[in-house]
Amino acid sequence: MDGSSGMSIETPLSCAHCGKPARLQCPKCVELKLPAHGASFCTQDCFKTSWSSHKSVHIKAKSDTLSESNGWLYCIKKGQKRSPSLPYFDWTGPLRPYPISKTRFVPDSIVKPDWAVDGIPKAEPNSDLQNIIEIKTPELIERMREVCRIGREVLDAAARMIRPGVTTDEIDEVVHRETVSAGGYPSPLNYHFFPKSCCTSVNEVICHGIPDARKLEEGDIVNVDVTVYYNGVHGDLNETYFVGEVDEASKKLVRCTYECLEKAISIVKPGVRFREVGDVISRHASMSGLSVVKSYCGHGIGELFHCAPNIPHYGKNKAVGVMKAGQTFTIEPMINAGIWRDRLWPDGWTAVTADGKRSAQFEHTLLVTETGVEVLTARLPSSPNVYPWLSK
Ligand code: EYL
Ligand code: CO
Ligand code: CO
Repeated sequence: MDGSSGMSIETPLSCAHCGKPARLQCPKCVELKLPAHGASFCTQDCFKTSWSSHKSVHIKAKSDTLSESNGWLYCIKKGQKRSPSLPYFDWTGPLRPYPISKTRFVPDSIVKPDWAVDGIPKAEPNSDLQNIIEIKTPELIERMREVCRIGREVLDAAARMIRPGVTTDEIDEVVHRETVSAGGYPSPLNYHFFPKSCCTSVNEVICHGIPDARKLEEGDIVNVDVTVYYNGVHGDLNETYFVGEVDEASKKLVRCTYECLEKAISIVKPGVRFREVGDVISRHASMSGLSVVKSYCGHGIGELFHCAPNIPHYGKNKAVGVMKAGQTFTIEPMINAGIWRDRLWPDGWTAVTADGKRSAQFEHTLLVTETGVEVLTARLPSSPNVYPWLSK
């Protein structure tokens, strides 16, 4: 410690605000023994400017050491607060949140996206890529192929664990371990403070469910959504799985959702309008008496987790733009057994159906080619056989 200023002197770190060489470390981070990386600044001015976002790392570190429940606490609001009790809420269905485990560790050797330290994406909101749809270079496309193949292998590892009695936290543990052992970073971890390495969405949860201590039960359906960051790019995919034997209505819901994604992919080629994706999905869903979620959309992906284009899954939408060879984006329809409307749990993330009926989702990362489409996150010969309609 430097006694006069209360700030310790460190050497080759860069300022968490402006990137210039840093020599001051946040005194609160020193007190809490937090890593200097992401907590160092070049000047008091940069420290002050960063304070409103930087202070979240202190709140998080405190809740991580709140060990009355051995680390397991409920997630209350946007990942920053943890509580030993469940808040009051007008729950829409039978599912309830369970406590979540402590933050998982990512080794220093893993290259991380810019939100990994303080929960705030910096390049993403300011980028030109929110307005223009990038045409990827062949070199970038090759990196996308690689990260998407890693994402697929991680999701397949999660799929092999699905059975009654397994907690969604145990699924997250495997997603985290497999991602890191492939040299990747699990993109959801600390993205806007999201507390876990993947999303697990059970029954009436539409998307962004937080892995927790709840054990999967016979008859549940569960979506696992994986995004991997590797070699500077993201690959994003998800699937919905059956837990043991499920009822006929759930089988129909999951199969129809799978088909909605397949039909949407089948129209992808240069010249097609992004708004046509929603028409194809909504036609197939309504044919089966199912509804399409409107609040969450497919998105451009690459060096950024989320960028242009925005791709609604519902019919008669106003999405702008036309597909061109070299673009990469996701399509990720969420289909409900009842009404399309969604609500948010008090944790600030978990989106559930307003009527408490079940919801399913499938997601792929796609590349538009000269002649059509390449499914970058496609199933592999090694992928587990979990869908009866795919095996003959
Ligand atoms: C984290 C951050 C609010 C994901 C996707 C994880 C959730 C809710 C803030 C989109 C947005 C995954 O594209 C996605 N999945 O396919 N946020 C996401 N989070 C999160
Ligand atoms: Co996803
Ligand atoms: Co996505």
